This record gives sequence, structure tokens and C-alpha cells, in this order.
Amino acid sequence: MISRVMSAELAEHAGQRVTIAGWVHRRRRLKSVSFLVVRDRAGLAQIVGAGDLPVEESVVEVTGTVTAGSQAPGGFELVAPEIEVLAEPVAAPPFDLYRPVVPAALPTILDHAPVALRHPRLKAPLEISAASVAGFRETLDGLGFTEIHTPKIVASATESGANVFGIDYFGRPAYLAQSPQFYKQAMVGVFERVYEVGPVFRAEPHDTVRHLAQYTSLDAELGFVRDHRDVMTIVRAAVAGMLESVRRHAASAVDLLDVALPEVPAEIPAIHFTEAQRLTGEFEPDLSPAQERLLSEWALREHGSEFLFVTGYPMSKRPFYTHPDPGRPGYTNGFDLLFRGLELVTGGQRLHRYEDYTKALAERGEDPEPYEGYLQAFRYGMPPHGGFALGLERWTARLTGAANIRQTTAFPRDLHRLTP
Ligand code: AMO
Repeated sequence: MISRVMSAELAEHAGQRVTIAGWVHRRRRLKSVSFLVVRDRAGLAQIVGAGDLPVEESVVEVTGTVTAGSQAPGGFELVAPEIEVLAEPVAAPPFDLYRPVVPAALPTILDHAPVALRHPRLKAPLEISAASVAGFRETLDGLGFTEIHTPKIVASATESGANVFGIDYFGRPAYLAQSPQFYKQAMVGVFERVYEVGPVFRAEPHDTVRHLAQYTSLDAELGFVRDHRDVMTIVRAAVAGMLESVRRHAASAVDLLDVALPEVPAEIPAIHFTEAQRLTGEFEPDLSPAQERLLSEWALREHGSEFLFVTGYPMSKRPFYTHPDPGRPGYTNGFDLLFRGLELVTGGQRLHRYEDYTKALAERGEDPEPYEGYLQAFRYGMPPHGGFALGLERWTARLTGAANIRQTTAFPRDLHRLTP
């Protein structure tokens, strides 16, 4: 009986007649022999001696006899092939997908994403990203968290009113969610520990290599914390679990891109915001990208760590739901995690009493009315809690060394890009 196998499994079927299916990656006809390389989800397989050679990106099913071949990927190839073409492309890809180095600039790649991403090097960051998410879920599941799914069409901005997308919701104004912030907090009242992996939207007016208009946010929130430090412990566990999953499930992508996976220290070093200002010699109420880079260099030098927590950001720079630092007026129990020079995570302890919320909104001159749905949870008793959000694309960019965040997501959305 002929069985369908993956390219990576040929060695297990030496001498047998098997069928593989995939895309024509490359074809070559020499004087005496022809070669077809077929790409499937597991890798590449070489087919020797085909008569007709379908064009690149044809979808084919190939039946052949598995034979040792010293030049073949994995050491085995298919000979005496029968080829069935399941679909023929109507256009050629914008560049050769088989060249080891991608011979195209980023705009060309992004314009042709559905086909360009088939290139092993362009697909690899997405594999790393998928393995990271699997590790996030696995780690938090193991720590008693429940996965939740919250609305992306919402009644009010959570992070700041400035970069929110407005939409028409059956004739009423509404917004695309900038964060699951309110809902994840409310769900602490239901499950105590929750997480969400989902899209969030930011109408970022700036064209930078680290901002997208839609990105994937890995969010978590947990109840019964003493303060933000309990949240930081979970951040560390999540990041370590993500890396472990990348090691296990995306090894070939890691090899292909020559990624150096970082060590996560048993305790990630932490520095207070005021100390970070002093070290970098800048005293603005928020850290600049240059300061973040300097601080990361400092952490590597002083602590041998590629990760650094910055704690105690000023009240003026954190959203109204942030818990103040009881011991230091003007500062918060909010933190960021820097990774290789970039802010990767934001988190902190939140207010948890109803009257603290109404007071915080009033102090910021905010109308409490749009927040009524959110504040409901706090009318009925909420434990001290906190949480964090990690930007998936930034994570993948920093891990893989991608210079631009757009290289780490299949169909980036930014100031200029709405298709494909
Ligand atoms: P914040 O707004 O800092 O915090 O976002 C959290 C993390 O998301 C990533 N990020 C982005 N990634 C790509 N493009 C963007 N435009 C972009 N903006 C942010 C960063 C950042 O650290 N509700 C809080 C989180 C919390 O306190 O739980 C929030 O959304 O990696």
C-alpha cells in the first residue's frame, strides 16, 4: 500500500514506494537527469528523474521509491516518480523562494506576503512566534490561569484616548480595543487568574520599526498579589516557558536564523525608575528608546542579564488604574520589562477598591460614565491584583534579531498598510 509521508520521514521508508505532497520549491534539468525539490510543512524532499517538471509553486503529489542520495536533503530522495499536479500557479513569485538569502526588500516581501512567507527564512519568525505563544499558554495553564476571550469592540479607551481607533457601532461611537485591560481585571473576580492571547489595536501616528497598528498582546492578570513583585514573578515564569517552548518546538527555525536564545536569570534584575534616570543621566517622566538601550547594556554588564525590570514609573505616565507606590508619593507599583534594549512588557499592581477608581478618574478629569461597565466589577469586591501584557511581535523581533517588527508578523498593519 502506498502511504503519504512527510519529507522529513523519508529515511524511515527506505526502499518503499511512498507519496509526498507539497509545493515545487525548485526544478533543475541537467543533461542526463532532472531534479525537483518539493517543499512540505516538514522541509524539503528531492525527486530525481521526473519527465515533465512543473513550475515553481505548483502544488504536487509525488509518488516514488525512497532511495539513499548523498546530495539529497536528509540523505534520501524519491526516484522513478509519478507526479500529479494539483494546482498550477498563474504567476511567478516576486523572487526565487529557494535562494538561501531572501533577494528582496521588505516592502516587496510585505506586498507579496501570501507567497513570500513561504520562503523558509521568512516563515521562521512566525514559527518562533507560534512556539512562544504555545509556551505562554502552557506555562500559565500550569500556574492555574484560565484562558479568556474578551471583546475587541469596546466603549472606551483603556490606555490613552490619543491612539484609539474609533468605529461606528450600529450608529453609536465605539472603539477597537487597545488592550483587554478592563476585561481581564473584571475576570479576576471570576477566575482569580486569567490570560488572553489576542489582537489589540493602536492608532499609532508614528512610522517606527517597533510599532504596529494591530499587534498580538499576551496578557495575564492575577488576584491576591501583595504588590507588583508577585506579578513580576509570573512574567519571569512566562518568558522562561516561552523560551523553553521555542527550544522544543521551533528548533529548526532557531537554527536557520542562527538565533541566540537568552538565559532567563532565576531572578531578573530590577531597577527603580529614579535610579534608571540617574544612571542614564536623563530626567524626563518616561524613558526614551535611547535610555532603554543604555539600561539594557547596563543590565548585561552588571548582572549578565538580557532582561531588566524597571519599576516604580511615575503616576503621571501610567494609566488611571495603576496602583500608587504606598511608600513613595508620585510613583507607582507599575513596571516594564526591557529585553535587548526594548520595552517588551508593561505591567503592575492595579487599584482594586471602587472608591479608588472613582477618585482616580476624577483626579484625571475623566467622565466616569463610559467606564461604568468596567467599574461594575469593583462594586462587588475585587482582591488586590495585578497583571501584565507582552507584545508578541516585539518579542519575536528581539529574539530573532529582526530589525523591523514588520518582519515578525504575516500581515502587518501600520500607518500605510491595509493590504494584503
Ligand atoms: P502597553 O500599552 O505598554 O501596556 O503595551 C504592552 C506591550 O505591548 C507592546 N506594544 C506594542 N507592540 C507593537 N506595536 C505597538 N504599537 C505597541 N504598543 C505596545 C509592547 C508593550 O510593552 N494594559 C497595559 C498592560 C498591563 O498593564 O497589563 C498595556 O497595554 O511590548
